[in-house]
Order: sequence, then structure tokens, then C-alpha cells
Amino acid sequence: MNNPAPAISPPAGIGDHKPANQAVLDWVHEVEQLTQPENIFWCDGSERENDFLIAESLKQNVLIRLNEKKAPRSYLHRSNPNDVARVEQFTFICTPTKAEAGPTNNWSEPAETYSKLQGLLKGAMRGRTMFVVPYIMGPPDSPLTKIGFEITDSKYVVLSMRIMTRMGEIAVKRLGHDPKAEWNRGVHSLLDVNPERRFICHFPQDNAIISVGSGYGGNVLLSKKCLALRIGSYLARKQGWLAEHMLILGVESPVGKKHYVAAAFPSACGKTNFAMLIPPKHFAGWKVTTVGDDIAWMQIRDGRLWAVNPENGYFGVVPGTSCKSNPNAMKSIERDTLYTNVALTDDSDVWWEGKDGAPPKHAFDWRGNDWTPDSKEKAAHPNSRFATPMRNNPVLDPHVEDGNGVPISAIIFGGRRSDTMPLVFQAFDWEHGTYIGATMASETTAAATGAVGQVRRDPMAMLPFCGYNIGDYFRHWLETGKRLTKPPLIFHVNWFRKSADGKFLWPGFGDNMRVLGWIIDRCEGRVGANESAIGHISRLQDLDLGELRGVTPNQMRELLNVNAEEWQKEISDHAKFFESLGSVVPKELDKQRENLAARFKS
Ligand code: GTP
Ligand code: SPV
Ligand code: MN
Repeated sequence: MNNPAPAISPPAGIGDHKPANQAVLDWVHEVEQLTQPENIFWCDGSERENDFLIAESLKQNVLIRLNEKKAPRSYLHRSNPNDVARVEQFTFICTPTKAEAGPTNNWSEPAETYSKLQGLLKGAMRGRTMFVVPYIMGPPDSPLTKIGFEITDSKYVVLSMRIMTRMGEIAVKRLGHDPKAEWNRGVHSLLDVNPERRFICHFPQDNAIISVGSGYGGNVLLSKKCLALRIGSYLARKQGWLAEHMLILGVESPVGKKHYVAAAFPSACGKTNFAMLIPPKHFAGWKVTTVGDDIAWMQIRDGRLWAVNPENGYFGVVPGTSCKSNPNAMKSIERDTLYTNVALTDDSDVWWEGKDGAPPKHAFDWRGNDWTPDSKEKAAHPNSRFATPMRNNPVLDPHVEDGNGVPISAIIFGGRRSDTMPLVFQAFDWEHGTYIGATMASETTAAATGAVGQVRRDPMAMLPFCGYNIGDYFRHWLETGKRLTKPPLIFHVNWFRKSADGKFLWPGFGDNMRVLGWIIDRCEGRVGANESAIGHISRLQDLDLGELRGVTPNQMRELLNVNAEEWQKEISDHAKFFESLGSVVPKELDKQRENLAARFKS
């Protein structure tokens, strides 16, 4: 379990890779004075270091070794059962004023917060090893690439960071000697893994993050949500680019024409699956490749948006992953994978709800308790995850390391909506697209603690990840649009609409290619659309449904239907949402809502 484990003593040559930069040394010294670890382990990201840390983690039961034949070089980690997902209620943006954090963030005054956290961190690493993890976010030769250092007392965090980021020597070299160089300071301590002492705090002005009391995912892999999105979005506005919760995929037609698409779906709403999609047989010759599965950093060049994936691995939802739903993910996690909170079979393989084949007759559930198919509890936690290097992905896009990024032809928004939202529609223009993103909603999922299945507004899938005032974020989107001479087209999709009897109307997964195909046709100007009040909607005859099984014409009509009554409620929910944000929403977006309402009347 990811409860604190005692200090480890590495042999000479491991853990002693001290960087030369004085600013880093001073900061580490300061944190050492405060937390008083037994020793300091300076990570270099080498194979040898990784082997040593895995061996120590196995000894200390931080990891469980899996069957070498069935899951080569893969391990299982069990987190504390009180610590299984992001904690939005304990996540804070600590800007000098509350207004800078805005109406959607928890705000906490920086000086007070530093002092509270210092109190919690005082002596917190006694008897433990303090790891210093250097890493970069972004391809090595991208102008957007950022350097971070994470201090942590969790080996699981170190091992995960090595998968999820470009970690070690590469960051130390890039930073060099300049004590004024820009880099992110991240401090993480498990403390006693107690939800009452769990705080994820961001100090955008200081480019600093402090996370205490958790050992799980986005709470503690400070590169990901904390740096790449919350601090990242703050820097992006200042520096004129975009940091978004978006997958990036490439889609190539049979004649070899390639487009790149970025898509923002909230947590556990299908980004990883969409990014690795395998087109159905009917789409022979089409190919989808993955640039990223969770985060896109985008900048403007030649009037277009160009995107890079700042990450180096995937931290993906496990339940539901199978050779049927996502064969490329299954191949990616065949080896070199760090699993968290899945079930363990009697032959030391991993299992989860939705995996191919029959469930095992006996297994140990994610907590380590006996489990059989008759058990009431789930074998794998609904937010159980895999961390796997992106190199394992058989459809990794060849341009993933390209520092210039890939040119984005379309941006897609989408969420889990059982009603109202049709399968796909297109915004009239950038400003309307910004409105569609800003008013997006989705049912909550197990990716964050709290109720599951409740519809909430989640602008651009960034509600939990925007590191500054959401009104300024909307403004930044509008301003970005003005700078684009060839803006991507903007779409909204919904894979999750349900029939009256509560079943998904759309088969999803690989069949989402049919929707992607229409989107590409629109980008190429090859196909028309129905002009509706909410945007350009796909006509039934323009969606390639060849060989699609199990969807009746009636279901298709339902999927594409715009129900005026549902939309009256939707529009009034948009208004309520904007009202709840106070006066920060740009007036252009209020105007968009008025136009939308008016189109329904005309
Ligand atoms: P995060 O890693 O939390 O950001 O999640 P994500 O957006 O990458 O979602 P992911 O692709 O991991 O999918 C989350 C859940 O949605 C999984 O259980 C999937 O099986 C399910 N899912 C993904 N795509 C579809 C789809 O097209 N249709 C349906 N019905 N379910 C889907
Ligand atoms: C998400 O919740 O959007 C994730 C998982 O990608 S976590 O890294 O835990 O935030
Ligand atoms: Mn995510």
C-alpha cells in the first residue's frame, strides 16, 4: 500500500546524481531542513536506478510482482483505500487575490497556505528517503517544453514519473547552471495519507506546487494536472498559447491525406479510447494514430494551431479496457506497466471488470481481499489505472517527438450526456465553438472523489484544471481565435446518449470513426449538413454507417435529434451556469446564448 515506507540506502552510483544548478540545490536543502528526511536520493532516470527502486519497492510491499510471462516487467500497486482519485474539494489555487483564482476554483491565500503546509511538512519525512525527480514536459526541442523538479517521499511516485514524463538526466542537462532559469518547484509528501491532511496547492505566480496527504494519480504526479494543466494554463495565458485537457490524434485517409484533431472530454469520458481508435473494417485504409491521450499544449504558428503532447506515457482508466473496446491500449499495457488498484489473480496476473474472457473463479480485489464472481464488491476499483510508456502504443504517431507539434484541423468537445446532445454537430465559427466549449456539461465519473453520474457544467473539460479565473480563460479562447487565420473547425460529440430504456444508443469505441470521418469530410469541405439552431448537424445520409450493426434507423434519428424542449432547459442551464460565475463571463458569450435562443424561435 502507498503508506509511508522506511528509508532505503542505495549503493554508490545510484541516487547520488546531484544537479549543479545552485537554485535547485538551495531549494532541496530548504525542503530537507523542513521535512528532515533520513537521506536524499537524486534521481537520474537510468535503467539501473529504476531496477533498484523496483527491487526496494517489492521488498517494502509498495509493489507486487506480476507473472513475468503474462505481464512482463509489470507491477501492481495498491493505494490506501481512502485515497483512490483526485480530490477536487482539497485542490487550491493560491493566487494573491481570490478574483485571480476565479469563481470555479477553491482559493486560499498564499502566505497563509505556505505557512499551513510548512506546519504539516515539518519533520514529515523523518525516517524516510526524500527523492528528487527532475523531469521535462514536452518534446525536447519544443519551445513550449517546461522543466520541473518534484520532491517526493513515495517510490511509487518516482516510478510513475519515470513512465509519465521524460525524467532524469535530460532535465538536469536542459536546466544547466543558470540559477535564474525557469523551472517548476513541486513538493510532495504522503504525510500519513489522511484525507484530513490532504491538500493539493498551486502557486501560479511562484511556479510552485505543494501536495500533501495523498499518494494517488493526479494528486501527486505533479507533472500532469498540476503543472501541465493548472500552472500550464496560467502560463499559457500569460505567454499566448493554450494548455488544454485534450487528446491529440492523427487520422489518415486511404489516399494518404492526414489531419490532426484535438478533443476535450472530461475525466473518464473517452479520451484515451478515442486517441487509440481502430477504425471498423468498413473503413479499410483509414488509420488513426496517437499523439497524446490527455493533455495538449497548443501554440499559434502561420495562423494555425499546432499541438504537442507534454507527456511521455499514459495514465489510463483500466475498467472497460479490452481487446474489443481498445485493442491498442491492451497491447500498450501488455508489458512495462504499473497498475494501480486492479485485481490480482491466483497466478499473479491482473484482472478488471470488462477485461476479455470469463472472470477468474478467485482473485484478490483492489484492496487485497478475497474476491469471487459472486462478490458484491468490484474486483478492480472503478478508477483503477495503468501507467504505461507511450512507446508501447502500436499506433504512436511518428510526429510525437516533433518540437513544432502537429497542425490541428479540428477541435472536438464532448461529455457524457444521456439526453439533449446529439451524436455530433459543428459550431458556426470559433466564437460559437468557444461558447459550446464554455457551456459543455458531463456526468461526473469515478476519476474524482464525490458523487458519480451527476450532470455538471465542465467548460472545455477544464473545470478542475483551469489554474486561473475562468472568465479570463474564456476571454483567452476568444482572443486566440482572433489571432488564427486558419482556425480549426470546432465540433461537439456525445457517445453517451441513451434511449428511454436507459441503454446507450451509439456503440462507440471503433465506431466513433464514423463520426470522425464526417468531421474530416467537413474539414475537407466535402460534405453538407443540416443547418439547425445549435449548429451544423450531420445529415443521416452523410454519416458512413456501412456494416454498422445493432443501430436501427430510429435509433440513428434519435441520436441526431435536436429536441426543442430539452434545449429550452439546456439554454436555461447555460444561463444559470454563467450567472453562477458572476460578472466574469465575456459579453460575447452571453450574446451567443441569446443568438442560440433566438434561432430556436425563428
Ligand atoms: P481520464 O484518463 O480520466 O482523463 O479518462 P479518459 O477521458 O481518457 O477516458 P477513457 O478513454 O479512459 O474512458 C473512460 C471510460 O469510458 C472507460 O470505461 C471506457 O470504456 C468508456 N468509454 C470510452 N469511450 C467510449 C465510447 O465511445 N462509448 C462508451 N459507451 N464508453 C466509452
Ligand atoms: C483525469 O482525471 O483527468 C486523469 C486522471 O487523467 S488523474 O491523473 O488522476 O487526474
Ligand atoms: Mn485526464
